[in-house]
Amino acid sequence: MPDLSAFPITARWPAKYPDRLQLYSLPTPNGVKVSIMLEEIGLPYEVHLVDFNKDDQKTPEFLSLNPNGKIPAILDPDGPGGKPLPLFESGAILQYLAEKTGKLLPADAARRYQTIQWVHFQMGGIGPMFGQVGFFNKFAGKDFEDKRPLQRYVAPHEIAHQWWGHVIGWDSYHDQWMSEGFAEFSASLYVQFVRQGLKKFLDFWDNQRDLITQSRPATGDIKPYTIGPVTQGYRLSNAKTRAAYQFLVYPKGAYILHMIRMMFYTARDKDTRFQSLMHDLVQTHFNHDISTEDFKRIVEKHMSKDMDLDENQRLDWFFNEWVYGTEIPSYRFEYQLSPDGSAISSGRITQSGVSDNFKMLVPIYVDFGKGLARIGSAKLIGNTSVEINDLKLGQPIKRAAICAMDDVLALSIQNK
Ligand SMILES: N[C@@H](CCC(=O)N[C@@H](CS)C(=O)NCC(=O)O)C(=O)O
Repeated sequence: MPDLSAFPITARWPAKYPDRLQLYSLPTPNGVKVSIMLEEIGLPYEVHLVDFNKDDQKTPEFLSLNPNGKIPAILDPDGPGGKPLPLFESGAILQYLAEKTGKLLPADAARRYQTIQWVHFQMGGIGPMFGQVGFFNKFAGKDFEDKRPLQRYVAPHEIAHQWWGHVIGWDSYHDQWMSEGFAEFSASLYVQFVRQGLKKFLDFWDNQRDLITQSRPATGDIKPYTIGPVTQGYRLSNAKTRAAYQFLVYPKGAYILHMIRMMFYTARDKDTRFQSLMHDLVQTHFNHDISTEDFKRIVEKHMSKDMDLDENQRLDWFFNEWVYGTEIPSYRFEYQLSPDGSAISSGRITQSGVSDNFKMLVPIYVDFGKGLARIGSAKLIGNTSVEINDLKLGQPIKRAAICAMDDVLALSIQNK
């Protein structure tokens, strides 16, 4: 029977079964990592509750095991060389248990390091960030008058990488735009649903557009979108174009998914169809690296008839322009209302700055008095205009606009 009495922690939390691994913990996100691992590997253990309400974690007995005063911590009576081993830091404990039992960590060196890289990613990136999110949103930090730390630490982009980057990886550097872009897109959902307010949402997309379209010293004074397509990945950056990768892949990758979301949006179903598409993507490719074409196939599977501009059940038009291409159009919308305001008596939507075959669906919105609502979209091909004649709206409107949700990436959108 091992003697653990030399460890002061056993004075406060005596071991009933000193031959079993002693776990000092609480069911918090870090705490449960070790419990889950112990259950998975089937190693017998004895658990001791470290009660935060009593500040147990700051007692001299606990600090003798973890001077950092945080759970989880363990004391393994049967450590290396048969000697007891005290250990803290959940990542170190997970790795120790995996090596001790030969479970959940591949023997093959390359695969072992690939596994360890995700442990470090969680420990160094996700864990601390989640901790700050919790503190500033849910606990004492939410009452802080200065809201800057809250905004700083929310970092929805980093958190979203657990899905876009981890659950769904990227096949090659050509496909990394999805990981960065989708994570950045997720930040827009955070702005829409957590921070709330249409203005903040539109400001978010205006800012993304500026990153893509404006030249600045960080991109060698070159407009990022002119350098290459998002599929060029990190090769967008070189001595001349400097940080072009960050200034293009993140915001344009996000914009591409935003445009897809908006094309799938309907007043009746809202985001349901887009959500089904994203669920399908995750289910089909769970824990795999995907290529741009894998993603395209899933979008095509869910696309509606009005998106099928080439009438072939394919989205080559969209992907060739926005994903594999570098063009960005400009739009102008002029219109006149009928005297009672219940019809657009004449109007014109113009697309410019593109090649002859550049196609896009341009959404049209009207405001019946409760904010802008989408009533349809115009199909534009090349540098052309579509005319609107006597479009009856049923009741008077306050105004009409195109791309009111920043739903098309454009160099400029003029609503007259
Ligand atoms: N990096 C450490 C973090 C541990 C940690 O933050 N534990 C929290 C609970 S999830 C804690 O003990 N908080 C109590 C305190 O800070 O007083 C690990 O992964 O073990």
